[in-house]
Amino acid sequence: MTSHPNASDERTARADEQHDDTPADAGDAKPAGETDDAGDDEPEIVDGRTIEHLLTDHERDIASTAEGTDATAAKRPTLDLPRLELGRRDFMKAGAAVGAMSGLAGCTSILADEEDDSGGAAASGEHKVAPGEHDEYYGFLSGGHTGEIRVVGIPSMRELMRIPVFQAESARGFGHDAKTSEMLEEEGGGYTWGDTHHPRVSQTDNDYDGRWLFVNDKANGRMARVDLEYFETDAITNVPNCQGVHGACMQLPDTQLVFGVGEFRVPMPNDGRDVQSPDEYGSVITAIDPETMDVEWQVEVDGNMDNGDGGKEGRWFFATGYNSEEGVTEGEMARSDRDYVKAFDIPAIWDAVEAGNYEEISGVPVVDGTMDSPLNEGDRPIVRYVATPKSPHGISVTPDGNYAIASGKLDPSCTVIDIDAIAEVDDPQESIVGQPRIGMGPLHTAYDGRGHAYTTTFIDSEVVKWDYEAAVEAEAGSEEPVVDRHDVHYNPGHLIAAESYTASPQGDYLISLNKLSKDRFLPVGPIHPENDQLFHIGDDDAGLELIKDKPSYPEPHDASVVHKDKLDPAKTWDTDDYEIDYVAEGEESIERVDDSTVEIEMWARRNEYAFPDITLQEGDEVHLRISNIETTSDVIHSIAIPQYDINLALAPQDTREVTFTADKPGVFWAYCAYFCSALHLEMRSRILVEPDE
Ligand code: CUK
Ligand code: CUA
Repeated sequence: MTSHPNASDERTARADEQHDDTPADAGDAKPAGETDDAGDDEPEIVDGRTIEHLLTDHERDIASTAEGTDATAAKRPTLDLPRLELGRRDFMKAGAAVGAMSGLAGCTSILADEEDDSGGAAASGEHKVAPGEHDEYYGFLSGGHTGEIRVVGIPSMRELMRIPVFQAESARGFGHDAKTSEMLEEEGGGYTWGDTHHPRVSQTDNDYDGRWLFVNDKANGRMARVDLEYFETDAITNVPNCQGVHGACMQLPDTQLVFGVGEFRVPMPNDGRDVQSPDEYGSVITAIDPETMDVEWQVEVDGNMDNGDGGKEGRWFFATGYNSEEGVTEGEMARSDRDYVKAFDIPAIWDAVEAGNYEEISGVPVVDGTMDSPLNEGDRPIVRYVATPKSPHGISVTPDGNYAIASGKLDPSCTVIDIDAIAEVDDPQESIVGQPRIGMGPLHTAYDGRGHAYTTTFIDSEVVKWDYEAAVEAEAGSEEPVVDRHDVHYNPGHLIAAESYTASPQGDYLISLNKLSKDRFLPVGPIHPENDQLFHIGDDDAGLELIKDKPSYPEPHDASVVHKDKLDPAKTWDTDDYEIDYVAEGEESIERVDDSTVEIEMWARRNEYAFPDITLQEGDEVHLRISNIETTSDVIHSIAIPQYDINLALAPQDTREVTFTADKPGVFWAYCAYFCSALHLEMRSRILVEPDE
């Protein structure tokens, strides 16, 4: 392995900025000894080396591969192979049989990719979706700091649609018409972007009900709801008292509440008080009513939070966290060797709210769930703090509802928490019933419904399949529960199995959302795509079978995979489903309501607008309402008036509104931007703005 010092430094800096919740930031940034000095305990030794050493190696490893991405190197089909060796610190230790199997499976797939773009030997006909055929599943992938949701068909991995959530987007006219632009401006707080991480689809009786998808905005502390009838964002809640809503999940079985997990600690309210007093900063989880999207309550806790998941029986909700030190620098956040999984007792929190045991901050009830809170004394504490190894990252509840499994991130283990035991034990520690050793950098865990957990290891670049009941039986630190491991390319964050978040996962497909694609695709400049890899996991004898690599635009974090039979998307709009009036043929009008206000009601159809000309006076305030009167699905129109920055997309039977001031005199062609028919280019109307005298 060679190391280019500059590349290494740069890569480390970029890794730090790029993804705050990866283990990368614990790498080169501080001398390895610092933990020694500052912490109470010795740093953990893995294979004779400290975690810091391994993280540093990992950074160097990435840098050296980056260095090799010249034209010749990129063509070499076996460029991955050195990486296999480098990443295989645990390879020999994992057991020869399992190791050899995963190694071979990985190589076969890599080589086969050269000949067959749909994947390796595992990509047999049964996982193919021929042109014109439909997929079995919808995958809803978050779009990271694009602020959107992507809809992908599985197993084809074809991208079917994008749903803008926190950002204006012109193809769908989102944020351009009155309704969606007001939502972004007002409820959404007027930010121009967001950072979606955790899309979760609503459930009834622990199964997908096809109503809504909820997603967080890690950037600006918001939660949004997507209507899955229209695949359109229909509500945004700007959450007070926190910066950054990271984890997102629901109270199950029936989506009684939606939770947003606050990450960054800030003064509450963040209005200029306590700026210099980090001790006074706080971090909250937020419970939101899924129907109204109003904040019901918040619970303040000690330390940062990170990811979250709800139990299956409605009582518990779990959040991982880091920075129990409540530091503000990376060094300060690494002083202790413990962090916590917080178990929130939802009915106990409701009791506290109803009893008035809260402080109202920024208009919402904030319940004190910090360790020293009086509400955490007695036999029904509202939050139980389960200590785990440093910085647990992902957490997910097993389909049977028995365990919450937290992934170690900076520790090679996952922590298995017995959910029923939480209420029984005196010391929350006693609810930890398993701690299998998974590999380096475990981040997220998904389930197949057959008793297996699948955990991504960011540093080892693997998906590790293990048996969680076996982990309960095994000694802490044992690798025995591991039944298979498969290389991924490279550095996976989340992974998701079909319907993994429900009580009955489908158990056939799994996607590993890999942060780095390195040399897997044609080079496209210095910002690389990420790599979403599809595995078939339905055959336990065959193990994990890599089927497909899909480059993806930065950067999906999490996903939900829903069987197609559980959604029923609309083919055209139902005019009862929006508040404004549809403009039918014959109802068109241009009305001057006063000296400077004009109301236009019009329609669009192949290949014309209701009016070939619209005459306005300079300075008019114009209210334009327009319906697409087509009833045929897939005949979409739009109206663009570019010089006035107007762009409304109109699905069949949809009606949109916009208001603008005609402050530029001249002739402006309004045109249809959706290619709707042979006479699409002729579909236009003249906007004549006569100059003010
Ligand atoms: S996080 Cu990014 S890979 Cu926001 Cu769920 Cu772990
Ligand atoms: Cu209507 Cu193009």
